[in-house]
Formats: sequence, C-alpha cells, structure tokens
Amino acid sequence: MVNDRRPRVLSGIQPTSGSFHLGNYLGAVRQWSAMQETHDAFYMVVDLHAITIQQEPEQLRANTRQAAAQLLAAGLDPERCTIFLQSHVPEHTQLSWIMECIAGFGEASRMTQFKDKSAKQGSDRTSVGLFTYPLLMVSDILIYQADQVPVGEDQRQHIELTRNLAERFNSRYGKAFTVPEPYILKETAKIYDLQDPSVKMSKSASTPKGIINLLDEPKVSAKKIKSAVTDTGSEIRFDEQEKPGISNLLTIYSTLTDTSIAELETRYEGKGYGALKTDLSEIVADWAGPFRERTQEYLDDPETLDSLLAKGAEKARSVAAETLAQAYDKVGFLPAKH
Ligand code: AQP
Repeated sequence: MVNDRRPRVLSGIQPTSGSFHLGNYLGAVRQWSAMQETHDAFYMVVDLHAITIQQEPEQLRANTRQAAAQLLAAGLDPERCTIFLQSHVPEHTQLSWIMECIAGFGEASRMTQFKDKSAKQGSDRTSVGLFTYPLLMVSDILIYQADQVPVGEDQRQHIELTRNLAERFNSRYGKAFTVPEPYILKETAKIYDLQDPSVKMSKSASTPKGIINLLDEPKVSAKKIKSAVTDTGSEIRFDEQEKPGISNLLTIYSTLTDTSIAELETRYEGKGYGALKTDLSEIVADWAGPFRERTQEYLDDPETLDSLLAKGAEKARSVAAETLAQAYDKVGFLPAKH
C-alpha cells in the first residue's frame, strides 16, 4: 500500500507567561508556521507542563488563552494544522504512566533542565512533576506518531530520551511508535539573553531587561535592545566566541528580515553598534505591532477561540486514542468491555 500521508510534526509551548519571547518565536513557533504547509502538524499549549512550577489558577487560564491567541497571531491556521490544549487530551497523561514505567530513574535524573531548575529551587520546592515532565513530553510526541519535533536546542535532550523510549517500547512489546527526529534550525536554535549572551533567553531565568516579549510595547523592546550588552570593539561581525552579544542581535535581525548575516555585515561596515541597535528596534517594533493587534483580536472573542481549541482537541483525541489503545494492548492490558 502506498503511504501518502505527509510527515507528521508535533510541538508545544508552555503558558507560563503572558507573552511569548523572541526565543520562543524564532527558535520554535516560526518553524511551526512554515511546517503547517508541508506537514500534518499538531501544535499545543502545554498547560499540564506549566503546573510543574506553581501557577495561580486565574493567571494560568488567562495565559493559556493568551498563548493560543499568540499561536494564531503567529500564523497558525486551524484549517491547516491542529491546535489544541494538552489538558484537553487525557490520553497524554495515560501514556505517560507507561513511559514512566519503562524509563530508568537514572536516565530521568540525567535531564539537564531538571537538574538546573531543581538546583535553583532546592529539592523541597521542586515538584515530582518537574522530574517526570520529560516523560509526559515523550508521550506528547509518541502519541501522535510524530516524525519530527521542531524545538529549540534546549529540548534536544528530551527528544533523544523520546527516541530511546520509543525504541525500547518497540523492541520490548512490538512496534507501536514512530521514532521521531528533532527539527532544530542551527541559526535560531538558541536565542540568547540580551543582558547575558552566554545563556538562553528564558521566561524563568532572564532578567526583564534580557528578554524581548512579543507583546511588549515597542518602546519597551527598543529600550532593551539599545541597552543590550555588546562586546568590546565596534566592528559588526558575526563571531559567537568573540562577539556573542552582536552575533545574537545579528541572528535576530537576519531571521526577522530574511537577510543573510553576510549581507548585514556588509551593510553595517564602518557603522557602530548604535546604528544596528536602532534599526533592529524598528524591525522588532514593525513585526510585533501587527502581531500584538492580531493577538488582541483573538482575545477579544474568547468564545471563538475556545471553540477553535475544542475542535482541535477533538481531532487530536481521535489520533491519540488510537495510539493509546494500541500501546495498552501491547503492554498487556485487557480491553474495557462496553
Ligand atoms: N532562547 C531560546 N532560543 C530558541 N528557542 C527557545 N525556546 C525557548 N527558549 C528559546 C523554544 O521555545 C519552545 C517553547 O518553549 P517552552 O514553552 O517550553 O518555553 P520554555 O522552555 O519554557 O522557555 P523558557 O523561556 O526557557 O522557559 P523556562 O525558563 O520556564 O524554561 C521550545 O521549543 C523551546 O525549545
């Protein structure tokens, strides 16, 4: 039989903040939008992941709608991809239990995101959910039989874990899961903190000055770009070792304008850092203005937004339920009689 299905893609974003930041957009969401044209794409707001860190319920609800609205504003089209909330598809957590039972404790303990976050918080403030969250992510991916997972570099280790567990399950119980590949664009794999270009731009770790939020007012973003830490010298050249601050700004500039870095280096030859920062502030403002307006339009109509998400969940569940039933059967669970 000819398999004419398009490759499947799955990814998610946490509603842990009112706004996505440029790292989320350039590292992940921008690729999601392109891939809906070429792939059978499933994208979700991972609200279950969000509660691995304590969230205030009303704020979580607001952030979740806000995240969905931003995905739509970024160009995801419910006619061309499946958009939904993770908590609307209970099969994710059901499969996650199986993944917890086939993953090794040592294997899970080696996840660097867990090690970093738990070290910062201390073990008493670190939830068990933060420890098992990579296994829920494994289930998120495997339950859709995803071929590719477009993410930033920080998620590479979790995709590797997903591949290992898919292979382990398949060899132990018989093939049930597609073994997925990470899809990580080299250029935008890691957008750095504007104040500390040695670390990634991050909702939880960056200082407010280090992070460009997509929903910030243009003058707020402009101020942050203008005060971004730059390097000694004045030459505008892409060199991640010697000039990490300028290289980060060039990456953002190049991606938002679809201009090659080489072209930007020529364009700014003999000009100072100030000129680059001023222009980049305008570029970010021009991009973010319409994005903010579109987001607000979706937020102004929560009924339509919720109904889009309900439709997405229905579609997602039909795929997830089939995979879960297959996995349950392979593991040896008796089917429930109706
Ligand atoms: N700085 C970044 N550069 C490139 N990609 C990034 N991503 C996150 N930060 C960067 C990618 O964005 C997608 C959604 O990530 P998430 O919702 O899991 O966001 P996050 O990991 O919660 O982002 P933060 O800001 O770093 O949050 P904390 O601080 O809570 O961990 C993912 O594909 C991610 O790779």
